[in-house]
Amino acid sequence: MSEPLVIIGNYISPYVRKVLVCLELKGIDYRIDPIAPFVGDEEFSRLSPLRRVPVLRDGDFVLNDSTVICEYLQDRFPQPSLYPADPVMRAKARWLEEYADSYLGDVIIWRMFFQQGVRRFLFNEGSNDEVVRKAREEELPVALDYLESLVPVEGWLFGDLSIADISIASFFRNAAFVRYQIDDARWPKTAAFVSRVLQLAAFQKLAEYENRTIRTPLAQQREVLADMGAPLTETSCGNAAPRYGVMRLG
Ligand SMILES: N[C@@H](CCC(=O)N[C@@H](CS)C(=O)NCC(=O)O)C(=O)O
Repeated sequence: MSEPLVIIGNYISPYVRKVLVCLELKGIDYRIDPIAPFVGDEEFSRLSPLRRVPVLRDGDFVLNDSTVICEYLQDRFPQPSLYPADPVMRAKARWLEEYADSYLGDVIIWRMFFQQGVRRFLFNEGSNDEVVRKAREEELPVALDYLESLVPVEGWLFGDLSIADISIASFFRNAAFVRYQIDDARWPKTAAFVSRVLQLAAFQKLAEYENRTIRTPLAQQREVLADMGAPLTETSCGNAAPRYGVMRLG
């Protein structure tokens, strides 16, 4: 029997969530080392040159970047497919994944979640209120206007559930962590779409770990998750003092 895959990365990262949802939907056995990238040790630096999560280990094979990892999972475990079969639809799904990873990532993660959560609680630094205000009042509405023009009233973006639906919803889950709710009077289709995706069993299962993680200081997260029965690795590469990563933003 082959060893389970290993994911390195915290449950509250949207990029980690994308990968975990793909693993759950495909029914793949995995273990997780749920570290925040900022406390990664030298082993983490070796496995993740940009000191970012998620990292995938499949035996001796190590892979970085959520998009690349999800594509690898799709190639290695093709069913159920999380990419449309039609080349045009497939390309559109990949574009929306990229849009979520880059634009929603910049706005929701770096300008909202990082400012209001990570900077304050991990680095004891104040948040830049103007950056946060602009993100919530100007930059995220631009994305929501765009998404409102695309998302369906029912079901998923490209017929069957795909990486596009998973990616977009993953980021809005982090927006909720910093108390941002999509205004359903202004963006009714997007609000309903995101909530529909987040209701999926795979997201709900992970949400239990996320909710505990976010309420627990970093140093105790592993123990709390172990008590909950999370599928943890035996060892961790997340025991170093907090430090900024390679590509400091915000
Ligand atoms: N393009 C990467 C982005 C991953 C990413 O930015 N992860 C964040 C966690 S949400 C991280 O590790 N940040 C630490 C840093 O950049 O220093 C992916 O898709 O995996």
